[in-house]
Amino acid sequence: MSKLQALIFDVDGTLADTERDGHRVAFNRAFADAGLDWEWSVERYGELLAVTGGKERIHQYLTTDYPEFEPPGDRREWIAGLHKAKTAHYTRLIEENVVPLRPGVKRLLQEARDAGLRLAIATTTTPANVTALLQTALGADSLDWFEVIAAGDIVPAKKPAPDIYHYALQALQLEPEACLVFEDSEAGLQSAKQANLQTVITVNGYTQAQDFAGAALVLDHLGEPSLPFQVLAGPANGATLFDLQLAAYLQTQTP
Ligand code: XBP
Ligand code: MG
Repeated sequence: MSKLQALIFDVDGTLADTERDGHRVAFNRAFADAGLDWEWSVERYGELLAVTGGKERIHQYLTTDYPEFEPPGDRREWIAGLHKAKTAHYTRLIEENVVPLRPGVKRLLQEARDAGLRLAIATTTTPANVTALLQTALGADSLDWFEVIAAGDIVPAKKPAPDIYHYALQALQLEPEACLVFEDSEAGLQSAKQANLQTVITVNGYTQAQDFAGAALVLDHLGEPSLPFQVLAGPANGATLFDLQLAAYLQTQTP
């Protein structure tokens, strides 16, 4: 069994609960700016999250809800322009601290850095969104904590395809066995599993009912000393928060 060398983090839903009050609000503000009477409710957005990638999500919404809608000019360019406006709204929302980091995230990142573990990000979201979240929540130099920030369109196929995790492993020059992934969704788990990566899931409001078969551990969050986590599936070895000791224990549990 190879020694754990790197932690790889998903962003949306994992580092912070960004979808309901961040991305969804940003989409709606961009729609309003464009003079569109589209409003993605909390519930409808939960359905739309089945499609990863904001541009792809807008395309899917047009296909299902407005099949007759003909955007002016090239459809792909029009969607890209709308999505660019959404990203501007989203980064502004994040910079206003609308979405805090989830419990245990900052603590685990700090413990990993102190232990000399390498850190990476593997996300579907747009790179600018990652920059805004990290710098706002962890400070200006936090981008340097992550050796690899694999995000958005950097790969041809988004989660649940494994491309983004293959990209991160290639950039880290590490074997899957030396890494541990943190995700929040079934699509994220499928992506990591196809890349043979052991995965810890922290569920959220949008993902709690999804299928996490094959995850090493499923939690409600990573926990804090004053806020023990709840184990939803898998072995936690009596721990009440996720730390490197539990990470090492999980490595002994790999089939
Ligand atoms: C979640 C996604 C992203 C976000 C929106 O990414 O699927 O599409 O919902 O961000 P992950 P964009 O969980 O992999 O971090 O609009 O920039 O795509
Ligand atoms: Mg996610």
